[in-house]
Amino acid sequence: MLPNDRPALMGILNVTPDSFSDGGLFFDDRAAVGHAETMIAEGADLLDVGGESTRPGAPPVVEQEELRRVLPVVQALASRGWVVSIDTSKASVARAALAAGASMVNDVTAGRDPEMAATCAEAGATACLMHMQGEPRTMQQDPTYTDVVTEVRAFLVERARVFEDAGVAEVWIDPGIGFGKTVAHNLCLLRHLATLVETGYPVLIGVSRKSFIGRLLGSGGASLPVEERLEGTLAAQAWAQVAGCRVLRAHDVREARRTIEVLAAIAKSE
Ligand code: HH2
Repeated sequence: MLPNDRPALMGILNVTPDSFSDGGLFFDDRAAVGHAETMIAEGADLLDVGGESTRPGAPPVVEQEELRRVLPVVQALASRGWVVSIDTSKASVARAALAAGASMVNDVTAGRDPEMAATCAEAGATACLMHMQGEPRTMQQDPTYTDVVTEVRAFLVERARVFEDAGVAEVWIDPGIGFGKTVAHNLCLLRHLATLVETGYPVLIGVSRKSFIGRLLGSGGASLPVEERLEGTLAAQAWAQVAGCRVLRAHDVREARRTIEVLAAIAKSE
């Protein structure tokens, strides 16, 4: 499923009223499908549909509401032949989305729902497992690690084995940039991405418009606003590509794809 000469590009489709950078924009089904079409035209290889924001402080969404948000969109995208990932931590939502045509599950809790691994295995779905310290409501309050890279790697390898033992054939791992991490933790994980790439699992990176970029580029104590984080996003994605990441999760698909293509051409030249 993944290209060999460049990272795959996962376009973000948040069917939520409260996502940190595009909340409310694609909350109705027609707007969501229209945005998906644009992202495919701009070069997305797959689309990640989410119905629950994971931004710091976000309130949880109940199952029925999450299903109501994502299912019609998953169905519409899959029926057009596009590759769909469901961004959920609920096995029940994953199961319904896989039945509606999704082919992978992006679980930011790496299977805290004890039925998630079996759900992916039964459907023959790929699982993307992400590291998060704590939970979205409180994760940014005081994230603490002794050695962030070693701890994140050990956690991801352990979770990947659990999913493989349950029968999941393809597992991707993701250090979870911004999920229970300070700016320094995020930078350290990016600096040492090779440590994750070396595990042999495809590595997915989600840096798009994230707050560490705002903090790095802001001035006078203020964070750079979300709509001004494109250059910082592309820089971090380029770093991840050169470090060997196989999937980039992005809001700004056209810009991300153009960056990917230039880097891939350089990497391929003799
Ligand atoms: N980041 C977000 C959501 N899901 N999944 C993975 N695997 N990796 C990530 O880094 C990741 C993710 C947060 O971004 P976004 O979806 O734009 O925001 P929100 O959670 O507020 O909807």
